[in-house]
Amino acid sequence: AWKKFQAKPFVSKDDFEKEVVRHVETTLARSMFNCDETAAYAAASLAFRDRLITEWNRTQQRQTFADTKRVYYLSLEFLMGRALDNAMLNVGLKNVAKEGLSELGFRIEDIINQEHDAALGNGGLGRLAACFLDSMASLNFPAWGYGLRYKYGIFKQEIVDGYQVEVPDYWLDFNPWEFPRHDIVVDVQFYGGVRKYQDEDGKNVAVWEGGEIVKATAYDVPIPGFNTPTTNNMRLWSSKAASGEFDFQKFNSGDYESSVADQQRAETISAVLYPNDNLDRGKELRLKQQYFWVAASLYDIVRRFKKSKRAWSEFPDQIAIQLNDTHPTLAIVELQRILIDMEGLDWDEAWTIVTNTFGYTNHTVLPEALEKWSVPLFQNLLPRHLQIIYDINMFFLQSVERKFPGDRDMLGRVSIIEESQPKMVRMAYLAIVGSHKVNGVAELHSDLIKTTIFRDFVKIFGPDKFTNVTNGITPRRWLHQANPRLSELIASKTGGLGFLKDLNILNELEKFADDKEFKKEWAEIKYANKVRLAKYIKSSTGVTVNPSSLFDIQVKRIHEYKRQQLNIFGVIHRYLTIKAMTPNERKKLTPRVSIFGGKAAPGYWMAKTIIHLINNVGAVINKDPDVGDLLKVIFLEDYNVSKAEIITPASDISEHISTAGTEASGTSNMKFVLNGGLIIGTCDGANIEITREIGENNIFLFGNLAEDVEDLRHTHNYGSHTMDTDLVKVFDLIKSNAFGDAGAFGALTGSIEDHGDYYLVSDDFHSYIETQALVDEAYKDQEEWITKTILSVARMGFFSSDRCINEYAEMIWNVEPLPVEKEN
Ligand code: 26Y
Repeated sequence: AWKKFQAKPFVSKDDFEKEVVRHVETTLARSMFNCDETAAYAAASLAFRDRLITEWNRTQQRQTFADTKRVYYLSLEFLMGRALDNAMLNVGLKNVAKEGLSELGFRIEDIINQEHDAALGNGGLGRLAACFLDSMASLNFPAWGYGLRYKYGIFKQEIVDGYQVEVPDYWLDFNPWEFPRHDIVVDVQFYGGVRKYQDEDGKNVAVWEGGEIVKATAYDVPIPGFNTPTTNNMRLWSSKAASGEFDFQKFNSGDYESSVADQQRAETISAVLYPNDNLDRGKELRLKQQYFWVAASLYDIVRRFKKSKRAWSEFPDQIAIQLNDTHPTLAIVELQRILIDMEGLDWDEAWTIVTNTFGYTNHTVLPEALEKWSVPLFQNLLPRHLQIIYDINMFFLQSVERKFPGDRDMLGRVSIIEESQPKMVRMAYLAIVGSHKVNGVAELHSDLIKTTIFRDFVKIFGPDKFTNVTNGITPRRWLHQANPRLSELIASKTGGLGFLKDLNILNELEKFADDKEFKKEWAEIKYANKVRLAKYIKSSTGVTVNPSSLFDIQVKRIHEYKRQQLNIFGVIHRYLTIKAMTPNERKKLTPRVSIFGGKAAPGYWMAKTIIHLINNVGAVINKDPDVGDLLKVIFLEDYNVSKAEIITPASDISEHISTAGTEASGTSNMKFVLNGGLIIGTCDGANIEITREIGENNIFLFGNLAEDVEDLRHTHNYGSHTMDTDLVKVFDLIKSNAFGDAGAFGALTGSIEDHGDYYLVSDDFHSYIETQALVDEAYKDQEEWITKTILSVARMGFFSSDRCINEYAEMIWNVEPLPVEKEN
């Protein structure tokens, strides 16, 4: 009977407006007479949210009813960006909203810009998780994301006098996209001790008791698929103190302050995202975050499984859990604990279930990014888990001993416990031992982990346990949303928006690579995107840049291995070159705008020094009359997902210049090429596969190869490190205080001249400069350049995160999509 009362989701402009007005006047309790852009954003979001909820409920019912295998993607980071634009496009009603808003007196862009980014991540790893959620929903996979609901996301970056300043990102003031589930609350235990005894049957029992309880409350965020009713769920946990008798006792005995302090201590767990990217600091609060999130998520997953009344042995047929890096590795231990301590399974039976359930994705080979936790810290916080880890390690080492009898060195090397002072738990090793598949994120990277950091494990488990899934990006956000005009042009030539679901359709563009009319439109769109960025640069930095210049962009987290220092030294070299030229020589130059953006981890001094140098160099060059439009240097403050949507479509060339072998994949390289920009890069990460796909004539590669890096570093350390002569001139200029007090940059130049140049900046400098000169030359031939960009876009189909998710589904998860008839 209730069915006839169910709300019908709006489809028409009028119905959309009706919903907006209703939300303004009732949900927001405001009058349409003073409906500003904030209120219009809120109401439009609520209107779309209502629509998503309907499909979301249906999807969850459909998936529960179908009772097929589900995927759970565990990630401490989800770098989602904005939701409204994405929701409008995925539901296919952006035009309806645009017209409706316009009738109400608003421009849709202004409304979209009201939204605060959901910035619950640092960089590539977090953004990959967001692209995966989009792909899993768009491909109709029954899949949930599990994460933490941080009160503060990645900090906001301000540049003050050339220095980075961090400002907290409190983003939850108004967030219409989340639903608190006050009925879904999980108790999570910390500290305490373990009591062991034998029961009547002589079975060993372990009870983890005492300590403290923190409550995890679920907050759900709907994840709409593109052009499908499937709307998946992202569940984020928020921490609160358990308001048990304990607190009341304190409260009643007048100890109000300490009861509030308990509350605050518990809330601290989900308070803030750690702002380190590829750098492990081993802080206790971080381990607490990891266990809190993992325990709540597994409790939720196990509870859902138990409702199905299946045998435990069927757990891995119903559930695949993917570990986004080692951050959720405790899930392996927690599931084993649930099965043996709570559900009474035998160790071996439980361990088979555990290993068949988990897959582990590695995102880095950098030693400083590999997580290790001190054993004493573990012992105190999670005493039962430490025991289980020791048992896992014992059984594992026994199996190694059987396979390689007498190889004590091997045992020491692969032990999950590092015999250091203090002892450490090696989380990557635990993740490998507890998963059935381990994957890297690009071919070179997957090869490197097999031959370097995990080579012993390949010998132990065989090569089939290790695989590659090259990263991808969602073409919905990174083409259709970020570059609507390009998307429209492609649609007009390929028969509609089908390419957004099957990116290989882009191939059809090859036949337009020499089409005059098409090339003209293509170039106009690039120019318009550059004008848009130039306006943004003007409004945010005050610097005027000429949109006809070559836009050269490097935006990503600031890190020595990503080598923004190589880029800025190259800029200084260009400056020296310009200064030495006659006015006539200068006329032949290709004018360039060098654009940087990215955050440094707050405690990473060298990265902050690089930001400082870029800003100081910009301040000098941008006002030098000898230079004028020939060179501008811009540092864009607070790079984030929504800014990437403006920056990416505006590049002519972008830089992906990590020391070979250090960048696992990179994903912005894919975004830039997909938007009609060429790239300059090293033979690293996904650059190699991009080259294979688009052809080596369409990319500017330079520098030493990964296989030579180790030898080069070795040579440096034995004293035969000769500096590149052009780089010496650059350093001389810096040291002459041309960019402010050179003392500020001593650590940076010193790391290259005097301390072994670990990232091979000097070794690659010459090759970099020469290749940049080739870029200048190539850009002069605009016809040829445009053809290259069209061909590149046409060949980027492989880098859709849809391809990537299908590979995970087939090779790692063994799950099928749950197709839906389209209802609207
Ligand atoms: C241990 C902890 C502090 C930590 C926190 C964040 C360690 C690593 C990270 C983040 C790593 C990350 O973003 N890695 C990037 O993952 C991308 C997606 O796979 C890759 O494209 C990129 O090359 C890699 O650096």
